[in-house]
Order: sequence, then structure tokens, then C-alpha cells
Amino acid sequence: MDPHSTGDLFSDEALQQPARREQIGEQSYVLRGYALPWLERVLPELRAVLAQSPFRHMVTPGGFTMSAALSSCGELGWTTTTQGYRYSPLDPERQQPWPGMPPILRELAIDAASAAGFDAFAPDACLINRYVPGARMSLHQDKNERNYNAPVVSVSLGLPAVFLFGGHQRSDKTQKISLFHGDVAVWGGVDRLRYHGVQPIKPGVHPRMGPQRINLTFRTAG
Ligand SMILES: O=C(O)CCC(=O)C(=O)O
Repeated sequence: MDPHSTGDLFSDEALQQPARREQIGEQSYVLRGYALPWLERVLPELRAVLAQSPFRHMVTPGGFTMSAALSSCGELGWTTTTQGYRYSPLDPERQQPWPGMPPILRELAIDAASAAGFDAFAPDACLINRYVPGARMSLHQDKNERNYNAPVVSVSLGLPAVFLFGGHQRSDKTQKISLFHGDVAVWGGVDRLRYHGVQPIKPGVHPRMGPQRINLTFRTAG
């Protein structure tokens, strides 16, 4: 490799700061930059998953088309139709199993969960959300999993987002937390059912990921 190439100088690894753990709830953390050293191995696998099960816009039970486009990998994938929300072993567009969860993605999720105090995380679902500028995720609780013992591990890539982290009632006050490329948010235990969402993504172009934000959320669903 050309040692003078700026590609090398400005790689995610070169820019990496020592990971900082910010507590955002009793059992919730943002691990700043945690995913950066993993990305050389994660991004090609993510691309391969998306080549198999491309992003699509799903419709909520209320009849609204979600602004975030979705895909999944793992044994189960989260889906929404006018009939309701559920986890399915099949990609409904292809009527085929979702792509397997690449080992490097699983490893990153398990490692981040452990860094946030949740050992023995065994994710079986990785939801992949793609936000273009203007796309958002309204406040919701993650309640379609069979039980709530496992945390949610959420990896941010690309454009920054303002993550809304609320309480156990929709009307509770929300914290506004900026999430950047490579940050990992983890919430579980007493915080597992807290409302959360994402404000509309501001226009921009991320040097590595382009004009989009991609979020990976790992859960134990089945
Ligand atoms: O994109 C995010 O940061 C959060 C995604 C989310 O709330 C979800 O998938 O349930």
C-alpha cells in the first residue's frame, strides 16, 4: 500500500479514539467508536447480506410506509405488514430464509453487549435499517421478542443521528443523544423496554458510507 495515501491516514482505525463508555440509563450505554476497528471486516459482510436481501420499505399496521428501509440477517427477521409486526424466519419478498448472520457481525454484537455489562448475549436477529436524509423512526418499544432478558445492541454507521431515549411511557421525557459512525448503543435489563426513536436524519454525505445512515440492531428474538 502507498504509505502516503490519505486513504490509509484517514482510515477508521487511524481516526479511532480510545473507546469511551457513556452511561445513558441504569443499564444502558453508548460505546463511542466501539465498532470502528471492526468495520474493515464488517462492511464487506454487510454488503453481501444486502446483495441477497436488499433494502425495502415496509408498511406498518396503520398503513404507513416506513421512511427507513429495512433488511435483516440471522435466524429471524423483523417484519411489519398491515397485519401486524412479527419476527419471521423468511424474507417475505423472496420467501427464502434471511441471509445468515455473518460471524463477524455476531461477534461484534456479543463483544459490545459484554462491554456494556451483558454477558452471554446470543443474538438471533439483526435488523438493518437504512435512513436517507429526512428518514426517521418514531418512538416505540421493542416488544416483539419472545422475552426481554437479552439487551438490544445497536450499531450506527454513516451519517449522524439524534437518538431519542425515553422512559417506559410514550409521554416520558426523552434524552437526545447524538450517535456517530462506529458508535454502539446498548440497552437492557431494567431499561430493556424504554421507548426510543430517531429524529429525521439531516442531509449530508458521510465519507465512508455516502448520503445515508445504516443502523444494525441485534436482538434475541426467538
Ligand atoms: O436506528 C436506530 O438507531 C434505532 C433503530 C430502532 O429503534 C429499532 O430498530 O428498533
